[in-house]
Amino acid sequence: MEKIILHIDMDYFFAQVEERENPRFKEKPLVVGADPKEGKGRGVVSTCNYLAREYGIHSALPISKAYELCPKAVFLPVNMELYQKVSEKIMEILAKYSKTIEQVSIDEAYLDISFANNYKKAESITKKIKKEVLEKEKLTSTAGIGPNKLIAKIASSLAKPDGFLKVEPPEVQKFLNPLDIKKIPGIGPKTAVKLQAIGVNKIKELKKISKIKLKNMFGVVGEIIHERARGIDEEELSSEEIIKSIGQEHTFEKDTRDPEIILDTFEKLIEEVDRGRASANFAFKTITVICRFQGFETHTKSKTLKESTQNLEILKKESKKLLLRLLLESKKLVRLVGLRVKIC
Ligand code: TTP
Ligand code: MG
Ligand code: MG
Repeated sequence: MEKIILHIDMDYFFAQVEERENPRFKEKPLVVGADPKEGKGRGVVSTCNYLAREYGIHSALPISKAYELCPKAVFLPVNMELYQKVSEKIMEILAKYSKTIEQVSIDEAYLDISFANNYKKAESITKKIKKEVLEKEKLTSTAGIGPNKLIAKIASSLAKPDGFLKVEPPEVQKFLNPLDIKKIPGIGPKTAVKLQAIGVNKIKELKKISKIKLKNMFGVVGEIIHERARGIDEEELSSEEIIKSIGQEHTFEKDTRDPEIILDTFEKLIEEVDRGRASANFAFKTITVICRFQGFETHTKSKTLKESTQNLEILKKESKKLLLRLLLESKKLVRLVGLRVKIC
């Protein structure tokens, strides 16, 4: 049986939920994220509605920058509990349509709908799902279908918002060729810059670069990029969500170099991360500490242990060593500290 994969992602999710709760926000630029404090706020934008996007606001932008771009926007704090509840309801709807479903984030999932047998039927299933989500949850979403996860995901990203796009196997190459290389998952800003430097901007240009050359430039990732440029992706859906890492970070109210403030905050972070780790019941092997200095300069240091552990004392000892090494690297004031533990 030919594989048909559906990818569905909610439109401007946190902000759309807020609009649903408060329809008067619909006509205004709406930003969900940290408190802007009239331009002095220190966190980032979680997401914003499409009106706010017209001002250049987007996820992960410093909230102070968002305020600068559009001070008259409505700024709301993140109500995670609400979005989590809505997400669960959406996932319940999706789960009715296929036994094989992989949730990839709070607002996004892949469904294997190969049982549809053909793209016409797959399209009608997709439209039914979108309609049910809209009727029951009053939220729009965008979906893509294709022969694998890669194509389905790129298709949905191109159809946003409230859209649908299907890419059947014979159309895959024609579909990919004109797209920007950054559309390929795995080609982030850094990889893109290196490729652009050798004149590669579109996927059709990327296809001209040999596998060996890509491997020399990017290692194993290069080989994956070579396949993805051709629309090849054999990854199966992993139905069970496997938690691979847990982390927390903290932005200080004021940039600081006060050892007491930094260490107290870090101690709390360690305990929070350990609680998360314990409730997910996993052992970690790699510890990463993040330190963002004044001016958004971000440094990280990691340590991979010889074997995995669940020991809080080891986490405390090793992460503090990493933090101290980071603090020695720069004399600048510290804006944020973060800690992450990984399974491998
Ligand atoms: P996305 O699906 O990436 O974005 P979105 O749903 O807001 O907008 P789009 O229409 O482009 O899909 O992320 C889902 C939610 O995850 C988003 O609503 C807020 C949250 N999020 C963050 O908190 N920080 C981030 O940097 C990103 C990308 C998302
Ligand atoms: Mg989304
Ligand atoms: Mg998403």
